[in-house]
Amino acid sequence: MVRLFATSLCLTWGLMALGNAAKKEPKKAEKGVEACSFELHGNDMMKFTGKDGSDVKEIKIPKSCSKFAIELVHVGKQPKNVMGHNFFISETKDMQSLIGEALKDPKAEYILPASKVLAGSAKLLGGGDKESIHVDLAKLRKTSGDLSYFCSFPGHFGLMNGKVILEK
Ligand SMILES: [Cu+2]
Repeated sequence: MVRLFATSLCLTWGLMALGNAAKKEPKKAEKGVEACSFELHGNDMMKFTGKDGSDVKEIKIPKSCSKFAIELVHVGKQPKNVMGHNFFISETKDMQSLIGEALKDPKAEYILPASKVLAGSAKLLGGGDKESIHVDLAKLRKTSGDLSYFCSFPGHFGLMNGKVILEK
């Protein structure tokens, strides 16, 4: 009787373990989680590229994402006072005036206050530096206009900008 109990207990545990394994299955499907972040590289050529070095002109944020992160990496060698990079998201219509504002404050390293942008850097990156930037999707989803991203370092915005596509 005891043995029977023990056997059935083992069986139950075995099933539970199986059940857990099965529950873990969707984790693989959660590969989408990876798509809820984007590794963006800034280089010494004053360009934003993807991990593979290809040009990036837009960043898509899938509808399924509840949070999103930009992993910004300065893959160049130049110091930040020569080839500094940062990353901001704003409504496209506000971009020009924000760049103007950023340029007024070299002491703040052209970093725009969080209250003025939808998301962005807290620091200016030089060669070898990286920053993980949290993008508040609730904030982004409240907007109705076109969204853009840009680097506010002097002279960079022309080459270093693109669209943020918020999938709905
Ligand atoms: Cu830059």
